[in-house]
Amino acid sequence: MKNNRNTKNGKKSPIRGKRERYAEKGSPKRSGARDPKKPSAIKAQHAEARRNRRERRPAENKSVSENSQYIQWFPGHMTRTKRKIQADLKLVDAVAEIIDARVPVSSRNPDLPSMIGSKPRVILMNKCDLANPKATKQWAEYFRKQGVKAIELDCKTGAGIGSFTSAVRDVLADKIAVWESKGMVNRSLRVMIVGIPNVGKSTFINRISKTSKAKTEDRPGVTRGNQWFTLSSGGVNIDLLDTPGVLWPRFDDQLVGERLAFTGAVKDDVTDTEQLALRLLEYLRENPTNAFAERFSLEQCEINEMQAHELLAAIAKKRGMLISGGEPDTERAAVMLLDEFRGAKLGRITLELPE
Ligand SMILES: Nc1nc2c(ncn2[C@@H]2O[C@H](COP(=O)(O)OP(=O)(O)OP(=O)(O)O)[C@@H](O)[C@H]2O)c(=O)[nH]1
Ligand SMILES: [Mg+2]
Repeated sequence: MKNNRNTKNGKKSPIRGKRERYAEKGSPKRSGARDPKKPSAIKAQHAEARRNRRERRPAENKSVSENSQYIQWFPGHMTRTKRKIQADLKLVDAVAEIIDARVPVSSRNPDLPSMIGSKPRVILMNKCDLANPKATKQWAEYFRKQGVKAIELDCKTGAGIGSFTSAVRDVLADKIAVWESKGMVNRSLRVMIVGIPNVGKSTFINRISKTSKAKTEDRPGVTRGNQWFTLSSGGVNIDLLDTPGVLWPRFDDQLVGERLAFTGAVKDDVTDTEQLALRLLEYLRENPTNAFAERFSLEQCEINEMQAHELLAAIAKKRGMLISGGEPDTERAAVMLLDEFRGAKLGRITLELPE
């Protein structure tokens, strides 16, 4: 089994090797995987799947891709977080739902409305620096038409952060008027920050409070408990409650699970990285970007002619990722490809558009 943690420049990839995944005690079992206590069986199963993939010539006109996989991630701590969010709801005036601008549909938890009830809400479309700017504008317009207060945000640079306080004040206008009529001027606004894992909730809190008190990392599941942060923004006192990322028990549409795995909201351990990369390549074949073609010195006609597994092999070769015998190291190439997609090196791609 190869170690797929090391990238070309020797830096460790956040996507861990399969050996590490299965060595981890209590690691969630991937659908279709055998007993995690039997690494040799899994190893054999993966080797066979890889062999089949290489040898197989994809059937034409298949409605479901043979590279699709069943993705699910709903560990116990998410159930506990859901309960904690509901319990702490009485402590806040409003909820800020952070979504990923690259997947504005898939990154919205369908259970959220029932969790937060009628609490006033704003939407923060984060990671706009990674999304297609035109699509982001379309989404902003879509939310505006729905009468939903939505802000375009890039927590890397802080763009859009200045609109947060006024957006919260807007959705709380009636409440603020009541407070002021009772003489409660400058009362702090208490806002709960919710969203799926790895969407940038804690980064947002650090950015707006100009600190680095909230723990952040480029992997899902970093924040593990609700935590308060007090700050002042635009002369308004704000208390923000950071919460752990929550998904839902089952992705009814597997495309949703896949997209969340592409963007890094789903733990890499529960997916087959190579299969995921093949699905990403299928998407890129149908939705080509110049950045993708240029990055791997591929002509558009070459991309069109190759199947996803051939493309992955070509990419591995172009990056000099080879295993003994000169075969392309498609596992390593898959990890690299997903990393590059997540960093928008293949273009600023929005995977979902408003209808
Ligand atoms: N490019 C880009 N990266 C961002 C942005 N916001 C956050 N990130 C990165 O996304 C990763 C996850 O950020 P976190 O703030 O830890 O995400 P979280 O939602 O708190 O994640 P959990 O606590 O695991 O639920 C980090 O590597 C951040 O640097 C953004 O606007 N643009
Ligand atoms: Mg966090």
